[in-house]
Amino acid sequence: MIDDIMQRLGVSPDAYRNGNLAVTTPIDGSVIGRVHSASASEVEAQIAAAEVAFLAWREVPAPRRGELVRLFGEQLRTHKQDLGALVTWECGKILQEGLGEVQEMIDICDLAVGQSRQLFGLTIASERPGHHMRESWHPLGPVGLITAFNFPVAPWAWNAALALVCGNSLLWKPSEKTPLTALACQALLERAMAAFGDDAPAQLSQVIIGERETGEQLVDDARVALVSATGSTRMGREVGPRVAARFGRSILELGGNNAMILAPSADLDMATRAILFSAVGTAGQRCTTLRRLIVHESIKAEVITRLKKAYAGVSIGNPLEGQLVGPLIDQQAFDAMQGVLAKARDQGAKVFGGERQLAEQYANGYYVSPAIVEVDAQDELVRHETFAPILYVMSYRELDEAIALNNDVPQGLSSCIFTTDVREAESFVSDVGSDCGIANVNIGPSGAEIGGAFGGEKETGGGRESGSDVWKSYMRRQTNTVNYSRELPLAQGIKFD
Ligand code: UN1
Repeated sequence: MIDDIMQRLGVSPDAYRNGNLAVTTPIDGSVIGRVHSASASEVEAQIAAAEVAFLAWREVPAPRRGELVRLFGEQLRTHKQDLGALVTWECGKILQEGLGEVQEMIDICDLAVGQSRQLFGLTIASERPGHHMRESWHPLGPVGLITAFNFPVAPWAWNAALALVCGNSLLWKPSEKTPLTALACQALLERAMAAFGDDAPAQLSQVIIGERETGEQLVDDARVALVSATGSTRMGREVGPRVAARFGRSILELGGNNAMILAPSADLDMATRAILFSAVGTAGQRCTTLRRLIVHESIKAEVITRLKKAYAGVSIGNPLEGQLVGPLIDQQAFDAMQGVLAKARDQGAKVFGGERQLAEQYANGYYVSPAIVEVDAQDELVRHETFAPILYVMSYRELDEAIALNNDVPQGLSSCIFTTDVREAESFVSDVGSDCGIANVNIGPSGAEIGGAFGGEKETGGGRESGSDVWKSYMRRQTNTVNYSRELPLAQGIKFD
Protein backbone atom coordinates (compact mmCIF):
# COMPACT_ATOMS: atom_id res chain seq x y z
CA MET A 1 0.00 0.00 0.00
CA ILE A 2 2.66 2.53 1.10
CA ASP A 3 4.91 1.30 -1.71
CA ASP A 4 2.21 1.94 -4.30
CA ILE A 5 1.57 5.42 -2.95
CA MET A 6 5.26 6.27 -2.78
CA GLN A 7 5.79 5.02 -6.30
CA ARG A 8 2.99 7.16 -7.69
CA LEU A 9 4.33 10.15 -5.79
CA GLY A 10 7.75 9.55 -7.34
CA VAL A 11 9.77 8.61 -4.24
CA SER A 12 12.47 6.05 -4.94
CA PRO A 13 12.41 2.98 -2.64
CA ASP A 14 16.04 3.67 -1.67
CA ALA A 15 14.93 6.87 0.00
CA TYR A 16 12.57 5.25 2.48
CA ARG A 17 13.35 1.54 2.80
CA ASN A 18 16.91 1.09 3.95
CA GLY A 19 17.72 3.92 6.32
CA ASN A 20 18.62 3.90 10.00
CA LEU A 21 15.52 5.73 11.28
CA ALA A 22 12.33 3.66 11.54
CA VAL A 23 9.03 5.34 10.67
CA THR A 24 5.91 3.91 12.24
CA THR A 25 2.26 4.55 11.57
CA PRO A 26 0.13 5.54 14.57
CA ILE A 27 -2.70 3.48 13.05
CA ASP A 28 -1.24 0.25 14.47
CA GLY A 29 2.34 1.08 15.37
CA SER A 30 3.82 -0.93 12.50
CA VAL A 31 6.95 0.16 10.65
CA ILE A 32 6.15 1.73 7.27
CA GLY A 33 9.58 2.99 6.30
CA ARG A 34 13.21 3.40 7.22
CA VAL A 35 14.76 6.70 6.29
CA HIS A 36 18.29 7.96 6.31
CA SER A 37 19.12 10.38 9.07
CA ALA A 38 21.68 12.95 7.92
CA SER A 39 25.11 13.26 9.56
CA ALA A 40 26.49 16.63 10.63
CA SER A 41 28.77 16.78 7.59
CA GLU A 42 25.90 15.94 5.26
CA VAL A 43 23.84 18.75 6.76
CA GLU A 44 26.80 21.08 6.35
CA ALA A 45 26.99 20.17 2.65
CA GLN A 46 23.26 20.69 2.26
CA ILE A 47 23.42 24.16 3.78
CA ALA A 48 26.31 25.06 1.49
CA ALA A 49 24.34 23.79 -1.52
CA ALA A 50 21.29 25.79 -0.43
CA GLU A 51 23.39 28.93 -0.50
CA VAL A 52 24.62 28.22 -4.02
CA ALA A 53 21.04 27.54 -5.14
CA PHE A 54 19.85 30.77 -3.55
CA LEU A 55 22.41 32.84 -5.48
CA ALA A 56 21.11 31.46 -8.78
CA TRP A 57 17.41 31.49 -7.90
CA ARG A 58 17.36 35.12 -6.78
CA GLU A 59 18.28 36.11 -10.35
CA VAL A 60 15.19 34.45 -11.82
CA PRO A 61 12.42 37.07 -12.18
CA ALA A 62 9.76 36.72 -9.51
CA PRO A 63 6.80 36.01 -11.85
CA ARG A 64 8.89 33.25 -13.43
CA ARG A 65 9.57 31.88 -9.94
CA GLY A 66 5.82 31.91 -9.51
CA GLU A 67 5.56 29.61 -12.52
CA LEU A 68 7.46 26.93 -10.58
CA VAL A 69 5.00 27.20 -7.71
CA ARG A 70 2.13 27.01 -10.21
CA LEU A 71 3.57 23.76 -11.59
CA PHE A 72 3.99 22.44 -8.06
CA GLY A 73 0.33 23.25 -7.36
CA GLU A 74 -0.58 21.20 -10.45
CA GLN A 75 1.35 18.24 -9.09
CA LEU A 76 -0.52 18.57 -5.81
CA ARG A 77 -3.86 18.66 -7.60
CA THR A 78 -2.97 15.52 -9.55
CA HIS A 79 -1.71 13.65 -6.48
CA LYS A 80 -4.05 15.02 -3.82
CA GLN A 81 -5.54 11.63 -3.03
CA ASP A 82 -2.22 9.83 -2.62
CA LEU A 83 -0.55 12.57 -0.61
CA GLY A 84 -3.63 12.94 1.58
CA ALA A 85 -3.62 9.18 2.24
CA LEU A 86 0.09 9.26 3.05
CA VAL A 87 -0.57 12.05 5.59
CA THR A 88 -3.17 9.76 7.16
CA TRP A 89 -0.80 6.79 7.26
CA GLU A 90 2.00 8.77 8.77
CA CYS A 91 0.32 11.01 11.34
CA GLY A 92 -3.00 9.24 11.86
CA LYS A 93 -5.42 12.08 11.06
CA ILE A 94 -8.54 10.96 9.23
CA LEU A 95 -8.50 10.89 5.44
CA GLN A 96 -10.79 13.94 5.07
CA GLU A 97 -8.32 15.91 7.16
CA GLY A 98 -5.36 14.54 5.23
CA LEU A 99 -7.03 15.67 2.02
CA GLY A 100 -7.84 19.02 3.63
CA GLU A 101 -4.20 19.50 4.42
CA VAL A 102 -3.22 18.91 0.80
CA GLN A 103 -5.94 21.33 -0.29
CA GLU A 104 -4.38 23.91 2.02
CA MET A 105 -1.11 23.38 0.13
CA ILE A 106 -2.87 23.90 -3.20
CA ASP A 107 -4.50 27.06 -1.90
CA ILE A 108 -1.23 28.58 -0.74
CA CYS A 109 0.37 27.76 -4.09
CA ASP A 110 -2.42 29.69 -5.84
CA LEU A 111 -1.93 32.61 -3.47
CA ALA A 112 1.85 32.57 -3.93
CA VAL A 113 1.56 32.50 -7.74
CA GLY A 114 -0.47 35.71 -7.63
CA GLN A 115 1.88 37.15 -5.05
CA SER A 116 4.83 36.56 -7.37
CA ARG A 117 3.60 39.50 -9.46
CA GLN A 118 2.91 41.66 -6.43
CA LEU A 119 6.13 41.84 -4.44
CA PHE A 120 5.74 45.58 -4.40
CA GLY A 121 7.16 48.32 -2.23
CA LEU A 122 6.24 51.93 -1.64
CA THR A 123 7.34 55.16 -3.21
CA ILE A 124 8.02 57.76 -0.55
CA ALA A 125 8.14 61.55 -0.90
CA SER A 126 11.69 62.85 -0.43
CA GLU A 127 12.31 66.13 1.39
CA ARG A 128 15.16 66.90 -1.01
CA PRO A 129 14.65 68.37 -4.51
CA GLY A 130 15.55 66.06 -7.38
CA HIS A 131 15.38 62.92 -5.22
CA HIS A 132 13.24 59.81 -5.30
CA MET A 133 12.72 57.53 -2.33
CA ARG A 134 11.32 54.07 -2.48
CA GLU A 135 11.24 50.80 -0.69
CA SER A 136 12.20 47.62 -2.52
CA TRP A 137 12.06 43.98 -1.51
CA HIS A 138 14.82 41.51 -2.23
CA PRO A 139 15.32 37.78 -1.74
CA LEU A 140 16.60 36.86 1.69
CA GLY A 141 18.66 33.67 1.54
CA PRO A 142 18.26 30.00 2.40
CA VAL A 143 15.17 29.43 4.53
CA GLY A 144 15.17 26.68 7.18
CA LEU A 145 11.81 25.06 7.84
CA ILE A 146 11.16 22.97 10.92
CA THR A 147 7.74 21.34 10.95
CA ALA A 148 5.68 19.27 13.37
CA PHE A 149 4.09 15.82 13.08
CA ASN A 150 0.48 16.99 13.42
CA PHE A 151 0.44 19.03 10.21
CA PRO A 152 3.23 17.32 8.32
CA VAL A 153 2.74 19.07 4.96
CA ALA A 154 0.57 22.24 5.01
CA PRO A 155 2.76 24.49 7.21
CA TRP A 156 5.76 23.53 5.11
CA ALA A 157 3.83 24.57 2.00
CA TRP A 158 2.71 27.90 3.54
CA ASN A 159 6.37 28.75 4.04
CA ALA A 160 7.81 27.05 0.98
CA ALA A 161 5.43 28.52 -1.61
CA LEU A 162 6.03 32.08 -0.42
CA ALA A 163 9.75 31.61 0.20
CA LEU A 164 10.18 30.28 -3.35
CA VAL A 165 8.37 33.14 -5.09
CA CYS A 166 10.36 35.53 -2.88
CA GLY A 167 13.57 34.09 -4.37
CA ASN A 168 14.85 31.88 -1.55
CA SER A 169 16.09 28.31 -1.37
CA LEU A 170 14.62 25.80 1.10
CA LEU A 171 16.00 23.44 3.73
CA TRP A 172 13.24 21.39 5.29
CA LYS A 173 13.63 19.45 8.51
CA PRO A 174 10.35 17.59 8.98
CA SER A 175 9.39 15.97 12.26
CA GLU A 176 11.26 12.67 12.62
CA LYS A 177 7.80 11.14 13.10
CA THR A 178 6.66 12.18 9.60
CA PRO A 179 9.55 12.11 7.13
CA LEU A 180 7.76 10.11 4.41
CA THR A 181 5.34 12.90 3.58
CA ALA A 182 8.31 15.27 3.37
CA LEU A 183 10.05 12.99 0.89
CA ALA A 184 6.83 12.84 -1.12
CA CYS A 185 6.45 16.64 -1.23
CA GLN A 186 10.06 16.95 -2.26
CA ALA A 187 9.55 14.41 -5.07
CA LEU A 188 6.52 16.34 -6.34
CA LEU A 189 8.44 19.61 -6.22
CA GLU A 190 11.29 17.99 -8.14
CA ARG A 191 8.80 16.91 -10.81
CA ALA A 192 7.60 20.50 -11.03
CA MET A 193 11.24 21.63 -11.31
CA ALA A 194 11.85 19.20 -14.16
CA ALA A 195 8.86 20.60 -16.04
CA PHE A 196 9.96 24.15 -15.24
CA GLY A 197 13.35 24.07 -16.97
CA ASP A 198 17.01 24.78 -16.35
CA ASP A 199 16.62 28.00 -14.44
CA ALA A 200 15.57 26.17 -11.27
CA PRO A 201 18.89 25.31 -9.57
CA ALA A 202 19.30 21.67 -8.56
CA GLN A 203 19.40 22.12 -4.77
CA LEU A 204 16.65 24.73 -4.61
CA SER A 205 14.75 22.60 -2.12
CA GLN A 206 16.22 19.95 0.15
CA VAL A 207 14.87 17.73 2.88
CA ILE A 208 17.09 17.11 5.90
CA ILE A 209 15.98 14.18 8.00
CA GLY A 210 17.30 13.96 11.49
CA GLU A 211 16.62 14.47 15.13
CA ARG A 212 17.31 17.29 17.52
CA GLU A 213 20.96 17.91 16.56
CA THR A 214 20.00 18.34 12.92
CA GLY A 215 17.53 21.05 13.86
CA GLU A 216 20.17 22.69 16.02
CA GLN A 217 22.58 22.80 13.11
CA LEU A 218 20.05 24.68 11.00
CA VAL A 219 19.17 26.99 13.85
CA ASP A 220 22.80 27.92 14.58
CA ASP A 221 24.10 28.37 11.03
CA ALA A 222 24.35 32.02 10.00
CA ARG A 223 23.87 31.10 6.33
CA VAL A 224 20.27 30.14 7.09
CA ALA A 225 18.73 33.59 6.86
CA LEU A 226 15.35 32.69 8.28
CA VAL A 227 14.22 29.79 10.44
CA SER A 228 10.50 29.15 10.43
CA ALA A 229 9.59 26.66 13.13
CA THR A 230 6.30 25.05 14.04
CA GLY A 231 6.09 23.01 17.23
CA SER A 232 5.97 23.19 20.99
CA THR A 233 6.62 26.28 23.07
CA ARG A 234 9.50 24.38 24.65
CA MET A 235 11.12 23.99 21.24
CA GLY A 236 10.46 27.65 20.34
CA ARG A 237 12.00 28.84 23.58
CA GLU A 238 15.28 27.34 22.37
CA VAL A 239 15.03 28.17 18.69
CA GLY A 240 14.07 31.84 19.09
CA PRO A 241 17.01 33.00 21.23
CA ARG A 242 19.54 30.88 19.32
CA VAL A 243 18.53 32.32 15.96
CA ALA A 244 18.42 35.82 17.47
CA ALA A 245 21.90 35.35 18.97
CA ARG A 246 23.32 35.20 15.45
CA PHE A 247 20.99 37.98 14.28
CA GLY A 248 19.00 35.61 12.07
CA ARG A 249 15.28 35.91 11.60
CA SER A 250 12.72 33.49 12.89
CA ILE A 251 9.02 32.82 12.48
CA LEU A 252 7.69 30.86 15.45
CA GLU A 253 4.35 29.08 15.44
CA LEU A 254 4.13 27.34 18.81
CA GLY A 255 1.56 26.12 21.29
CA GLY A 256 -2.03 27.20 21.58
CA ASN A 257 -4.59 26.99 24.36
CA ASN A 258 -7.59 28.07 22.41
CA ALA A 259 -10.91 29.01 23.97
CA MET A 260 -14.50 29.48 22.94
CA ILE A 261 -16.79 31.85 24.81
CA LEU A 262 -20.32 30.54 24.58
CA ALA A 263 -22.79 33.33 25.28
CA PRO A 264 -26.46 32.90 26.26
CA SER A 265 -27.68 34.20 22.89
CA ALA A 266 -25.59 31.68 20.89
CA ASP A 267 -27.08 29.33 18.33
CA LEU A 268 -26.42 26.15 20.31
CA ASP A 269 -26.87 23.76 17.39
CA MET A 270 -24.14 25.56 15.50
CA ALA A 271 -21.97 25.89 18.57
CA THR A 272 -22.20 22.17 19.40
CA ARG A 273 -21.08 21.25 15.89
CA ALA A 274 -18.23 23.77 16.06
CA ILE A 275 -17.10 22.44 19.43
CA LEU A 276 -17.13 18.89 18.17
CA PHE A 277 -15.08 19.70 15.09
CA SER A 278 -12.55 21.85 16.87
CA ALA A 279 -12.14 19.91 20.13
CA VAL A 280 -12.26 16.37 18.77
CA GLY A 281 -10.96 16.83 15.20
CA THR A 282 -7.43 15.58 14.49
CA ALA A 283 -7.77 13.80 17.88
CA GLY A 284 -7.12 17.12 19.62
CA GLN A 285 -3.71 17.42 17.97
CA ARG A 286 -4.08 20.72 16.14
CA CYS A 287 -2.32 23.76 17.47
CA THR A 288 -5.72 25.43 16.98
CA THR A 289 -7.69 22.69 18.78
CA LEU A 290 -10.42 23.97 21.10
CA ARG A 291 -9.11 23.29 24.60
CA ARG A 292 -11.22 25.57 26.81
CA LEU A 293 -14.95 26.18 26.74
CA ILE A 294 -16.02 29.26 28.70
CA VAL A 295 -19.77 28.93 28.85
CA HIS A 296 -22.33 31.27 30.40
CA GLU A 297 -23.56 29.79 33.69
CA SER A 298 -27.20 29.99 32.56
CA ILE A 299 -26.64 27.49 29.71
CA LYS A 300 -23.80 25.39 31.13
CA ALA A 301 -25.91 22.39 32.14
CA GLU A 302 -27.68 22.25 28.80
CA VAL A 303 -24.44 22.60 26.86
CA ILE A 304 -22.76 19.80 28.80
CA THR A 305 -25.72 17.50 28.17
CA ARG A 306 -25.59 18.27 24.45
CA LEU A 307 -21.83 17.75 24.33
CA LYS A 308 -21.93 14.42 26.12
CA LYS A 309 -24.52 13.23 23.64
CA ALA A 310 -22.47 14.45 20.70
CA TYR A 311 -19.26 12.93 22.11
CA ALA A 312 -20.97 9.59 22.63
CA GLY A 313 -21.78 9.46 18.90
CA VAL A 314 -18.20 10.04 17.74
CA SER A 315 -16.76 7.09 15.84
CA ILE A 316 -13.20 6.28 16.81
CA GLY A 317 -10.95 4.03 14.79
CA ASN A 318 -8.81 3.48 11.75
CA PRO A 319 -8.51 6.90 10.08
CA LEU A 320 -8.38 5.33 6.63
CA GLU A 321 -11.83 3.82 7.16
CA GLY A 322 -14.10 6.85 7.47
CA GLN A 323 -14.10 7.31 11.24
CA LEU A 324 -14.30 10.73 12.85
CA VAL A 325 -11.37 10.36 15.24
CA GLY A 326 -8.12 8.54 14.60
CA PRO A 327 -5.29 7.63 16.97
CA LEU A 328 -2.93 9.80 18.99
CA ILE A 329 0.52 9.98 17.48
CA ASP A 330 2.16 7.60 19.97
CA GLN A 331 2.26 6.12 23.46
CA GLN A 332 4.00 9.17 24.86
CA ALA A 333 1.05 11.34 23.81
CA PHE A 334 -1.34 8.83 25.36
CA ASP A 335 0.60 8.73 28.64
CA ALA A 336 0.68 12.54 28.80
CA MET A 337 -3.08 12.67 28.32
CA GLN A 338 -3.73 10.03 30.97
CA GLY A 339 -1.42 11.81 33.41
CA VAL A 340 -3.30 15.07 32.98
CA LEU A 341 -6.71 13.40 33.40
CA ALA A 342 -5.53 11.66 36.58
CA LYS A 343 -4.37 15.00 38.00
CA ALA A 344 -7.68 16.62 37.07
CA ARG A 345 -9.56 13.86 38.92
CA ASP A 346 -7.30 14.31 41.94
CA GLN A 347 -8.13 17.99 41.96
CA GLY A 348 -11.83 17.20 42.04
CA ALA A 349 -12.68 17.91 38.39
CA LYS A 350 -15.47 15.93 36.74
CA VAL A 351 -13.99 13.90 33.90
CA PHE A 352 -16.07 12.41 31.10
CA GLY A 353 -14.41 10.11 28.53
CA GLY A 354 -10.68 9.96 27.87
CA GLU A 355 -10.33 6.17 28.02
CA ARG A 356 -8.20 4.08 25.71
CA GLN A 357 -10.13 2.43 22.87
CA LEU A 358 -9.53 -0.53 20.57
CA ALA A 359 -6.49 -1.70 22.55
CA GLU A 360 -7.21 -5.33 21.70
CA GLN A 361 -7.33 -4.67 18.00
CA TYR A 362 -4.39 -2.25 17.95
CA ALA A 363 -1.93 -3.10 20.74
CA ASN A 364 0.41 -0.40 19.47
CA GLY A 365 -2.17 2.11 18.29
CA TYR A 366 -3.27 4.69 20.86
CA TYR A 367 -6.94 5.46 20.30
CA VAL A 368 -8.85 7.40 22.95
CA SER A 369 -12.34 8.68 23.47
CA PRO A 370 -12.24 12.48 23.64
CA ALA A 371 -12.53 13.89 27.16
CA ILE A 372 -14.62 16.65 28.71
CA VAL A 373 -13.31 17.98 32.01
CA GLU A 374 -15.48 20.29 34.13
CA VAL A 375 -13.34 22.59 36.26
CA ASP A 376 -14.14 25.35 38.73
CA ALA A 377 -11.12 27.50 38.00
CA GLN A 378 -8.48 28.03 35.38
CA ASP A 379 -5.60 26.47 37.27
CA GLU A 380 -2.14 25.39 36.09
CA LEU A 381 -3.49 22.24 34.48
CA VAL A 382 -5.89 24.21 32.30
CA ARG A 383 -3.30 26.82 31.48
CA HIS A 384 -0.97 24.16 30.11
CA GLU A 385 -1.36 22.84 26.53
CA THR A 386 -1.80 19.06 26.51
CA PHE A 387 -1.67 17.84 22.90
CA ALA A 388 -4.68 15.51 23.15
CA PRO A 389 -8.49 15.72 22.96
CA ILE A 390 -9.22 17.24 26.38
CA LEU A 391 -11.83 19.97 26.57
CA TYR A 392 -11.94 21.93 29.83
CA VAL A 393 -15.31 23.49 30.60
CA MET A 394 -15.77 26.42 32.96
CA SER A 395 -18.47 29.02 33.44
CA TYR A 396 -18.76 32.81 33.53
CA ARG A 397 -21.32 35.48 34.46
CA GLU A 398 -20.25 38.69 32.72
CA LEU A 399 -18.58 39.00 29.34
CA ASP A 400 -15.59 40.89 30.80
CA GLU A 401 -14.92 37.94 33.04
CA ALA A 402 -15.09 35.55 30.08
CA ILE A 403 -12.68 37.67 28.03
CA ALA A 404 -10.30 37.83 30.99
CA LEU A 405 -10.38 34.02 31.22
CA ASN A 406 -9.83 33.74 27.47
CA ASN A 407 -6.69 35.86 27.80
CA ASP A 408 -5.37 34.53 31.09
CA VAL A 409 -3.21 31.74 29.68
CA PRO A 410 0.41 31.90 28.53
CA GLN A 411 -0.50 31.07 24.91
CA GLY A 412 -2.20 33.38 22.39
CA LEU A 413 -2.98 31.52 19.18
CA SER A 414 -6.70 31.24 18.49
CA SER A 415 -10.01 32.11 20.14
CA CYS A 416 -13.67 32.53 19.34
CA ILE A 417 -17.04 33.63 20.60
CA PHE A 418 -20.46 32.21 19.80
CA THR A 419 -23.07 34.92 20.25
CA THR A 420 -25.82 36.59 18.25
CA ASP A 421 -25.39 39.83 20.17
CA VAL A 422 -23.45 42.27 18.02
CA ARG A 423 -22.16 44.20 21.04
CA GLU A 424 -20.60 41.06 22.49
CA ALA A 425 -19.18 39.99 19.14
CA GLU A 426 -17.58 43.33 18.43
CA SER A 427 -16.21 43.64 21.98
CA PHE A 428 -14.52 40.27 21.60
CA VAL A 429 -12.58 41.37 18.50
CA SER A 430 -11.91 44.92 19.79
CA ASP A 431 -8.76 46.40 21.33
CA VAL A 432 -9.90 45.21 24.75
CA GLY A 433 -11.12 41.80 23.57
CA SER A 434 -9.24 38.60 22.76
CA ASP A 435 -5.43 38.91 22.87
CA CYS A 436 -4.92 36.10 20.35
CA GLY A 437 -3.57 36.17 16.80
CA ILE A 438 -6.87 34.67 15.64
CA ALA A 439 -10.26 35.75 17.04
CA ASN A 440 -13.39 34.39 15.38
CA VAL A 441 -17.10 35.01 15.71
CA ASN A 442 -19.54 32.10 15.34
CA ILE A 443 -16.79 29.85 14.01
CA GLY A 444 -14.57 27.52 16.04
CA PRO A 445 -10.90 28.33 16.65
CA SER A 446 -9.49 25.82 14.16
CA GLY A 447 -9.64 25.37 10.42
CA ALA A 448 -8.22 28.72 9.32
CA GLU A 449 -8.15 29.62 5.61
CA ILE A 450 -4.79 30.45 4.07
CA GLY A 451 -5.79 33.99 3.01
CA GLY A 452 -5.28 35.41 6.50
CA ALA A 453 -2.09 35.63 8.50
CA PHE A 454 -1.82 32.54 10.73
CA GLY A 455 -0.10 32.63 14.10
CA GLY A 456 -0.39 34.06 17.57
CA GLU A 457 0.98 36.06 20.44
CA LYS A 458 2.74 35.43 23.75
CA GLU A 459 4.09 31.87 24.08
CA THR A 460 2.66 31.05 20.66
CA GLY A 461 5.76 32.87 19.43
CA GLY A 462 4.48 35.93 17.56
CA GLY A 463 5.17 34.61 14.05
CA ARG A 464 2.73 34.81 11.17
CA GLU A 465 2.50 32.45 8.21
CA SER A 466 0.49 32.02 4.99
CA GLY A 467 -1.65 34.94 3.71
CA SER A 468 -2.06 38.71 4.15
CA ASP A 469 1.33 40.48 3.87
CA VAL A 470 3.29 37.57 5.36
CA TRP A 471 5.40 37.33 2.17
CA LYS A 472 7.43 40.27 3.51
CA SER A 473 8.94 37.99 6.16
CA TYR A 474 10.72 36.06 3.42
CA MET A 475 12.35 39.14 1.87
CA ARG A 476 14.77 41.83 2.87
CA ARG A 477 13.50 45.38 2.80
CA GLN A 478 15.66 48.03 1.27
CA THR A 479 15.13 51.79 1.36
CA ASN A 480 16.45 53.52 -1.75
CA THR A 481 17.12 57.21 -2.10
CA VAL A 482 18.05 58.19 -5.65
CA ASN A 483 19.44 61.62 -6.50
CA TYR A 484 18.73 62.60 -10.11
CA SER A 485 19.81 66.25 -9.63
CA ARG A 486 23.23 67.92 -10.00
CA GLU A 487 23.28 69.05 -6.37
CA LEU A 488 24.07 67.14 -3.19
CA PRO A 489 21.64 68.49 -0.58
CA LEU A 490 21.71 66.84 2.84
CA ALA A 491 18.65 65.67 4.70
CA GLN A 492 17.41 67.59 7.73
CA GLY A 493 18.63 70.80 6.00
CA ILE A 494 22.18 70.26 7.30
CA LYS A 495 24.83 72.48 5.63
CA PHE A 496 28.62 72.22 5.94
CA ASP A 497 29.95 75.66 4.93
C1 UN1 B 1 -1.47 23.42 13.16
O1 UN1 B 1 -2.19 22.78 13.91
O2 UN1 B 1 -0.22 23.40 13.29
O3 UN1 B 1 -6.36 26.32 11.33
C2 UN1 B 1 -1.95 24.21 12.00
C3 UN1 B 1 -6.16 25.13 11.23
C4 UN1 B 1 -5.24 24.67 10.10
C5 UN1 B 1 -3.81 24.77 10.49
C6 UN1 B 1 -3.45 24.20 11.83
N1 UN1 B 1 -5.49 25.46 8.96
O4 UN1 B 1 -6.63 24.30 11.98
